[in-house]
Amino acid sequence: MKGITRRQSLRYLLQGAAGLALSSSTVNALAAMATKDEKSALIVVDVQNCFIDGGTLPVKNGAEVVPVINQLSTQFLNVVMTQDWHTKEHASFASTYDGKKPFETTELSYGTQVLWPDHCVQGTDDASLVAGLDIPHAEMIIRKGFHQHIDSYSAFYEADHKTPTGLVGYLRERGIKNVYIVGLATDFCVAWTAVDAAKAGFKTAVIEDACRAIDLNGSLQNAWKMMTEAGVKRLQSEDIIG
Ligand code: VGL
Ligand code: ZN
Repeated sequence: MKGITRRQSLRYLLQGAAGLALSSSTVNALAAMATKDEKSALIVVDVQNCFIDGGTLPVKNGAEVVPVINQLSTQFLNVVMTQDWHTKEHASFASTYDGKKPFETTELSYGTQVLWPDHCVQGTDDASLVAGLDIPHAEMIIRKGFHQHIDSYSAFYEADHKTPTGLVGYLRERGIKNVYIVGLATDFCVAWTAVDAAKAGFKTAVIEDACRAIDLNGSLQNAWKMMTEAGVKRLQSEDIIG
């Protein structure tokens, strides 16, 4: 299905089957129905104060995802949210190391770690979900990055690629088969979450315009390459909402 959107592919499929042209509103309605089922979940990654203007690690135009995600969330019966949730002097903070500055790297036991400004410290306002996020039916909030010596971009496995957060088990027990991922930042927590979701066997899509990126040294391009190779679908919110 390379090069065509899910909505287009649905249209081709349905036109072929029915032998007639469908109006785009019919197709949109079908695309929306595809997500409003018990087997699909929206995962809202790290839409927290720290990642928008005024926060400690602001992502460019990060707050723009909020209305898009609010609208998308109405199309899902199941919504899970994540929070980056670090200890003070966390292993991912530049300030934890002598002579290190934010956005440099260091070698940790599990590999290369990008060092960040202090951000999303447990219990602070900086770590709170953005106030404008309006998803009252979200059923689960999973916190990650709370081990002092291990970072966790992914909502599924920490940066050692071994320590589980419990989210695979939660989704499997709930019978979820399809996950749609949105939030901040495209090239770190969204991408790592998407790759792990696909590896765990969920049908996985990232909704691109409901994400914003940090884009550090080509990280955004690398992230899409990683996600594509893992079989993650790249959707736009109009594929879901119409
Ligand atoms: C994130 C850098 C550090 C993210 C979290 O949510 O993408 N990025 N911690
Ligand atoms: Zn973090």
